[in-house]
Amino acid sequence: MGRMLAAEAMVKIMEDEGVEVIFGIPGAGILPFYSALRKSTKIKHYLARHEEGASHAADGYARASGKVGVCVGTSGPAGTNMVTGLYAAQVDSIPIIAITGQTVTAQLGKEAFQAVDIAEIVKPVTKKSYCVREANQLPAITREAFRIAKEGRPGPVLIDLPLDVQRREVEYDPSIDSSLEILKPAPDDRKIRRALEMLLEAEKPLMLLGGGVIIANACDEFVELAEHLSIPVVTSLMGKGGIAANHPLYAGQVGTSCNTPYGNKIFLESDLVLGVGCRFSDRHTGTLDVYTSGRKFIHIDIEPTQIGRIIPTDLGIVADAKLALSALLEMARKMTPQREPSERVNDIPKVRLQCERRLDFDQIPIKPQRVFKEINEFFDEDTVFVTCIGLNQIWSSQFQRVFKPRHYLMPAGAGPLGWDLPASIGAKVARPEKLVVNIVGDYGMGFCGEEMAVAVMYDIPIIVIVINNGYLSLIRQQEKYIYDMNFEVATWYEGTLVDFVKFAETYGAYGQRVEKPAEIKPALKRAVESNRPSVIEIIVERETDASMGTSLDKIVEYEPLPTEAEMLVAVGKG
Ligand SMILES: Cc1ncc(C[n+]2csc(CCOP(=O)(O)OP(=O)(O)O)c2C)c(N)n1
Ligand SMILES: [Mg+2]
Repeated sequence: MGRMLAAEAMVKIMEDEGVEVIFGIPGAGILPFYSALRKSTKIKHYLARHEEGASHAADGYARASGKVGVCVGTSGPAGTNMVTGLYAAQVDSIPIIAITGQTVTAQLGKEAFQAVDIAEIVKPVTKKSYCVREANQLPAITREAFRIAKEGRPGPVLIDLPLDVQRREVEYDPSIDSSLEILKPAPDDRKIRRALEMLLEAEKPLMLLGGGVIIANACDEFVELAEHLSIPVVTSLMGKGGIAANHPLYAGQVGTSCNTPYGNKIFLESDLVLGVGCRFSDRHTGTLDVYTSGRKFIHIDIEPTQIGRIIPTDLGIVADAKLALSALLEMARKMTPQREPSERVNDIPKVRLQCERRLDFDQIPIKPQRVFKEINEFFDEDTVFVTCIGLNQIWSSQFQRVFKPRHYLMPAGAGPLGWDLPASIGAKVARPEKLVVNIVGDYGMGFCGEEMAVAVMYDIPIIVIVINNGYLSLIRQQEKYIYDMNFEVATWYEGTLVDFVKFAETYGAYGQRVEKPAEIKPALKRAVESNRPSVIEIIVERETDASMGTSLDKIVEYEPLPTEAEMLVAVGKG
């Protein structure tokens, strides 16, 4: 038996749940919680510079570690600043818990200072949100928040804590309390058998690795199944890294923008797709009849409402990805010895190479493609890459080779500029032994750029590569081909680009500018050797476009450069 403040009980529960770090900003409405947190020897607090940054840092931490990320802020605007972070975590199925302060319960609904109904505001972007009015409920609610964040399709949970609730004494005995059980649905054996029959009968089957496979830590099982059945593997954007880029069965990445040419090609040639832990997002499928016609789909997902939501599924299996893939593997081994690869399968490494986009440009200003050639060559397989949105992100996803799960992080579903720098900080805190490299555009760097102070203050040596083209170039490209305009998309004024070297130095980070291809690797080397938070600004050709289209069969390639007419067809206007 023990009496303690509700906030103290909450901190003890978080310790027991394995929380080691919290990203947050104190304020009057959350100080009782901070007072309890101060006494914790197990949880380290990182002082963010913006609550949006804190929420993305918790997200990046969760993606890199597989654990629950936690962010905290005061009442009112702190919570509203976290809405983007909750949304990004929700759509990509990332478990984070946001804790906010609140005015005293007696003031709720009376427009008191910095009192906003945050639990209501975040309902559509969380799995669950609570405004806790009864302190005695807080221990059980905190346990439930962790269960909900992790169970089934993971996602964010928000707990709003009125000041008086934080300060009230409750009965809590940590010696007889533990985590709530997490249920993992197992697949129906009959469906597993049916799936295998379909896969063995198909002429050109394909396995699609989605982000859910990485979240379920089931990549090994996925790849073993593909190997046993000799089936080519493609990934979605969220699945990138789930299979090594040099694996003989890896055929590429499917999507309208974040694709590889061979990924889309082999997809369009397939007659059966086994999609695991993927949600068939519009950015992946493009025009649906092109995506679906001529092929059948087996879909495995832990979230029942995902089955049949976007595409008509021939066989849907609701199950935890790891359990489903283990069951498939076990039954596959009983049903058939390891299958001999067909000619189509044997050819994958060769065709993948033949189809690779060209990166070896020597010109100055540097072509963005060349930047990624240098990145691919310089960094090893253990590097964690973090990227966000813009052409820089699309190029990164098209050109970069990734070898391991949880080594390529981006907010695929929400694409909020500003996610990447704080998420990189979270990832580096989670995996300090890894190099963490953030790739970002010149405009995106302005969003949550203040979090550089966190990296410097806590000595978190991330490397930020700013691809500076003086443009909001993703928008520039869309304006050019769809609206025939070039309006409000330039970030360079009076011949001046924002100086990201000075930006780095302002925060006490290491900064360098690069303008020639041959300077890229030495600059990266200096950044790594400095072992400090670093910014490498690379000035690139301003007008380079990216290969994109509205459907998988309408991707226009770079070289030779597409004509205006081809681009119009690609965007659906031709
Ligand atoms: C919060 C937010 N606001 C606006 C956008 C729309 N948007 C997407 S990319 C982009 C421009 C990005 O420019 P930059 O960071 O320089 O990247 P580039 O496309 O030039 O590589 C904008 C405004 C967004 N994704 N997120
Ligand atoms: Mg730009």
